[in-house]
Amino acid sequence: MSHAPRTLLINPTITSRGSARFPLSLLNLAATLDQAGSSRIIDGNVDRDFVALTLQTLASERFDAVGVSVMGGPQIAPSIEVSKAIREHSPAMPIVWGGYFPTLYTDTALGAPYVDYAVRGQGEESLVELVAALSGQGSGVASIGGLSWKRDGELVHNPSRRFSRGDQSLVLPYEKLGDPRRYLARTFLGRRTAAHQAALGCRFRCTFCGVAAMFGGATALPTVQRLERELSYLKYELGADSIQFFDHNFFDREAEMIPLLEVMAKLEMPWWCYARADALLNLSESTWELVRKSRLRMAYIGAESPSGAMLKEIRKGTRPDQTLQVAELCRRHGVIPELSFMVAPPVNTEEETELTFEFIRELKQINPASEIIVYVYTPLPESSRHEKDRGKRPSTPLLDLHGEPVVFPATPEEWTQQRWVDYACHADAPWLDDRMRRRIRDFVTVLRCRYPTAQDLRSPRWAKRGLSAMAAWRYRQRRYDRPWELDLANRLVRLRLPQVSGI
Ligand code: B12
Ligand code: SF4
Repeated sequence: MSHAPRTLLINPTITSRGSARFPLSLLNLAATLDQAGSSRIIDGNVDRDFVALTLQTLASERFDAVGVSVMGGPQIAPSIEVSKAIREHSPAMPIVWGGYFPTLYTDTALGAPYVDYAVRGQGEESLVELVAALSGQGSGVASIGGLSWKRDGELVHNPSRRFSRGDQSLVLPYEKLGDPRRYLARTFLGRRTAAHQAALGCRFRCTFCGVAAMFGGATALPTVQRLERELSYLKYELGADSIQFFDHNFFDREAEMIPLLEVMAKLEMPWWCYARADALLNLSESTWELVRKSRLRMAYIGAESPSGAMLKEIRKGTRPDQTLQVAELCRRHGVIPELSFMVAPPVNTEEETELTFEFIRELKQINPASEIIVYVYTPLPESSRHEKDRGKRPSTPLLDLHGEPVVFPATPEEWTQQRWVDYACHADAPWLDDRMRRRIRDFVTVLRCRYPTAQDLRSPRWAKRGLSAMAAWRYRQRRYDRPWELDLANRLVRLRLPQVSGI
């Protein structure tokens, strides 16, 4: 007999204690599921004992399916743990994995005995149709777009869904998180910063980026009404005083951005977002005036490389001179550019890395307030690119330190090995030797001591000044090697690194 479907949604622990942000993926899924059924959210970033809580919840309430949100890197181990526990205690419960990991590595995720379904890409419609099918309504699973499943042990991939621009009338059910105010965090933006997503997707298709693999070059901005309604709720109902936009890429074409910036100028909440150098350079002076009024404090810009050839190879679509120009432009307008770089590519590893260090120095001269993030270049395997891009301009084959082809993990368990977690976190790659790792670490140590991040609220000002003075000679003379005295001082002060998680 059919009944209104009920789904348990789980966000396995990924952040450190006390730094949970709204689990936006689950809030969006819950909002859609609740239109024809109901759902409950367990957030492992808040309920640290989320595996036990999941088992208790399944034992005391009826559900038709459990959906687990899985991002590559440190979230895989807790995702495996909770899925295995569910399989053991409720063997008949369908387990669905969704998010970046199953989208990019579908066969790897679905091959696991504790994953029954993998949803690729945006999950709202596929999950609603899947739980309807599982609760005896709707058509069978074979017709659900974006779904991968198992038929007699064989993996079946239904056709993908088209990009969905999102339901503009959707209201996120924050109340499902208990008191949503506990997700507001003290950051350099304000005392109560909220995480929010306004625009979906990104119109670019950089070969290394998970967003391109998820959206295949599609993007959609929110309507003015939706943005105003959502930000007003965060400001007036929850008391948020600043916003961190988890959009894939916030700034789009100028004409379409103006009405959105007007909303933000009206609400006057300091904000942080992802942006591209070219988009910011294309804004007119009057739009920059609006940006200033809207109180944009920091923009995370993927600078990636100082090499035009590498930027072409990864299809970034921006040039190194634009990175330099945007640093200057941001300085003039009082916005801190948070520029991320990918060093140590598999070819010309050392040369590209040293060039990047020099380029970072040039940027620091143009705009000393620029925040710099140094990642190791860890491209996605060819198989995980968006189906529209697969096989097109294949990237250079990846070889390890011994010249052997890099073989990516074939199971979620293998992805939990430290070297693969590091790969997913852009912290290490199989073609790096210890000397190169050390060189990168030493440069980053000297740089972050010389220029402590504005996002570090914990270290006292005197400590930051002291470290900066200690690091000055090394930075000036490019003596990055073995900065033992900075390591020692750092152990006492524990300076933070600027990073995506932010703030
Ligand atoms: C917030 C965030 C985080 C948060 C955690 C979020 C959480 N789960 O609590 C933090 C800061 C901890 C984090 C960490 C990392 N992140 Co992160 N993160 C993001 C960010 C900015 C937003 C994600 C988000 O909330 N989006 C909004 C929601 C609505 O979209 P969504 O999550 O994609 O969900 C949709 C679908 O994926 C799907 N879906 C998701 N879950 C589920 C579950 C089910 C059951 C179903 C059916 C569907 C489904 O449906 C949803 C609605 O359409 C994205 C970039 C972006 N803008 O998306 C990067 C991103 C997801 N992160 C990424 C990465 C790599 C990381 C790291 C592993 C590494 C790094 N250096 O950043 C680190 C780990 C660092 C560490 N050492 O701990 C990559 C993933 C790409 C990839 N190659 O796998 C992204 C895309 C950034 C990027 N451009 O590279 N991250
Ligand atoms: S512009 Fe940024 S978000 Fe868009 S595909 Fe490139 S790296 Fe990813």
